[in-house]
Amino acid sequence: MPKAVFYYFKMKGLGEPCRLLLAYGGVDFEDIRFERHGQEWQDFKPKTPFGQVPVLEMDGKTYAQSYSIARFLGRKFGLGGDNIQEEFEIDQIVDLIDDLRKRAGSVDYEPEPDLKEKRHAIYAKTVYPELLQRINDIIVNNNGYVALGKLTWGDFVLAGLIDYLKKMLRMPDLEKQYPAFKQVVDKVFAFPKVKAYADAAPEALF
Ligand SMILES: N[C@@H](CCC(=O)N[C@@H](CS)C(=O)NCC(=O)O)C(=O)O
Repeated sequence: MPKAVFYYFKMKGLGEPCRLLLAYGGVDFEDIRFERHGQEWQDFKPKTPFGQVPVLEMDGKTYAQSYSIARFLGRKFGLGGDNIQEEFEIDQIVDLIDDLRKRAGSVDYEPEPDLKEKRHAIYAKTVYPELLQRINDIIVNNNGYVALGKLTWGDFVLAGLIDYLKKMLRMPDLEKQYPAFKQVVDKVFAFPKVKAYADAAPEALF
């Protein structure tokens, strides 16, 4: 069987949840990491479904959109819900985590330095604490998982995004302030195949 190929940039970001799921599923994948502003990415971009990465090629098919790929891999490896209600419960918490990611990411993308700092200060006072506390409480109520009181692909989304969130929220001690996050991350990285992938992966801070 031809190897799967996963394409993203030289960072964790939106690619890492999928990489962790591929590792969990024991998929032998080629981990292509483009330079964000390099020619290789420019050459590859028109070949992607939507001009973006992450992209996964597996079993002769091409998959795009990070959460769609994560959901697909999760279901494939038995980490989806048992019915549509359960699927919904995973989706809604993943969307909530993504609300946080998008808000924090929008600050980083702000080109005007004063505006960037202003926006960060406002979000750090209002938006982030509420979302972080909500997610933390949800994890506590779900036995240390993001949904359904059991391991799902949603846990891989949070574990994969954690370093990106810490960087964008400017909260290196995020797990100290919101300890339930650490429970999810620890559970995901306790899987030997996930740990082996993470130990061998090229260094990427977030
Ligand atoms: N909704 C998409 C967003 C993908 C996305 O924004 N990818 C960025 C990197 S994080 C990208 O490919 N940017 C390069 C470009 O647009 O040229 C997903 O979740 O996969």
